[in-house]
Amino acid sequence: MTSNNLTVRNLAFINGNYTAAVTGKVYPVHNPADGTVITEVSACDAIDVRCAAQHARAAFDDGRWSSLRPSDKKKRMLAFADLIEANAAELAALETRNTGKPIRDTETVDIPKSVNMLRWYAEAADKIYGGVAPTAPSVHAFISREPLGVIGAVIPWNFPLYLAAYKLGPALVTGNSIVIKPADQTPLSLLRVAELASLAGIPDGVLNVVPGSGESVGQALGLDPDVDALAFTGSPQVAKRFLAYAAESNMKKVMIEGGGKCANIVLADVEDLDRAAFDAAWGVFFNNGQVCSAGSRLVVEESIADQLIEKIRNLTANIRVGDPSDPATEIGAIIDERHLNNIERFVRGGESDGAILVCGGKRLLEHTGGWYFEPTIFDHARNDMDIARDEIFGPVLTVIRAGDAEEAIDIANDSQFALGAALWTQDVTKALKYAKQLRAGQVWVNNYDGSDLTVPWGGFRLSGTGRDKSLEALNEYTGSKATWIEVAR
Ligand code: TAP
Repeated sequence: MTSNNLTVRNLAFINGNYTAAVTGKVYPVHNPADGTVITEVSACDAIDVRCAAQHARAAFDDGRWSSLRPSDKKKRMLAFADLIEANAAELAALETRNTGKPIRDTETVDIPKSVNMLRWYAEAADKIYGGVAPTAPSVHAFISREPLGVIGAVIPWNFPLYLAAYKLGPALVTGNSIVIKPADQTPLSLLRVAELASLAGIPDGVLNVVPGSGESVGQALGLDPDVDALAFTGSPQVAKRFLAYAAESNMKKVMIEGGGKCANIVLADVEDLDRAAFDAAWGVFFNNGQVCSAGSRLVVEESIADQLIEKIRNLTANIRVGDPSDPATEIGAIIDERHLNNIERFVRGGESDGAILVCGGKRLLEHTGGWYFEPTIFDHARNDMDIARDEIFGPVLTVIRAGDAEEAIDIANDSQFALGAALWTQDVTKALKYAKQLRAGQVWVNNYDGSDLTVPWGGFRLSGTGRDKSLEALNEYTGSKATWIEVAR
């Protein structure tokens, strides 16, 4: 099916075929830029999940993928990445249409990073070694890493293809089969790349994509007896549901990448205030703040607060918000109207709690039919306000002023989340001391949100339990197995 030269797939992808939901039900998928319906996608439910999980189980058990030579898996995974790259322009346009993200971001971030991620893990396929334990000489005990079996993956809408690649890369190269549920708002890029996986030689049943709501498809995956492990990225509220599903069913392993309310701490001795201001602005406004690691709490030492906030306000005034398909656009649309309402509710709450609105705070471009919001800054917030405690997941910066560095660290750590935290200082002693004290899966010193696929990614507390990216992710999708061979008595 083609819509304005984009290949739009709107059926589930199960056992190598595009398949309608058993009930025949569909639901509309929208373009956040103008609110129009792009297509109607299969609204799958538990029956479809069961079917996909059984095919994934069969594929795993008969070894059509799990028993391939690692070098063969590598070849096919590299071909998969190559095919995504060959279709990058179309996929970027599709991702922009479906998410409201600026085309400049989908072209330079979402699609190329997904390709890199898959390629990096493909390269790892034939570099995973086991070990031999230092037991008594009469015994040979070797330790190997075994695939877990069938992985259920559930992902959010903010980076639909890229976050899918976080799961697909390490899950597939280690020999697992996978059933993946995209967020209901954003199934299109993943449904399109499923057929590219087949073309690349990934056997039928190994990669299945089942679109539909969390309450039906997500829950069914969480409870399915054939699913051995669940890889989830999303909110802590839903993550807790998956822990409960695992407990109620087969005690499947649950890997969680939860949310964040990251603190970006700027101390008075910061060396480059312009750079800190730039990173503070883009650390929260990139992708409309719909980023788990958004620097949504700016904790700044009082003595430089006015100066820093003025710089961020000036940068914010020049951000181009608008049509995501325009290459000049820097911030596009919010994912849907419900989320836009949610962001607006937080902003009104911030005002009534007594935080001072520096700029923004309103909807934009309503005549387009799309869902836009002004980049917004609150000053003089307290850390007990909802705008400082909850993940808004929108373009809202909450500034909290601290009397000194110690107070800034206390404020940063006083959160239910622990995903990332940044610290700006030119004093190496403070950098080392406070980086150690900050409770977060990632600590950035004199930068915001540094990351690379070679470095593990994840958090503590409600921010999650698993680690994506890097070789550590390979451990998440495998279990260690000990084989004990008695060689002499
Ligand atoms: P959620 O509402 O948690 O949804 C995530 C996924 O879970 C969606 O596919 C959703 O399905 C599904 N789901 C919803 N309710 C479910 C249920 N009862 N049972 C099973 N599955 C269910 O998150 P979101 O709003 O899409 O995404 C934003 C969240 O993701 C934020 O908290 C953000 O911080 C987090 N996030 C974290 C990271 C990392 S790396 N830590 C990265 C990106 C995003 P439907 O929406 O289709 O119904």
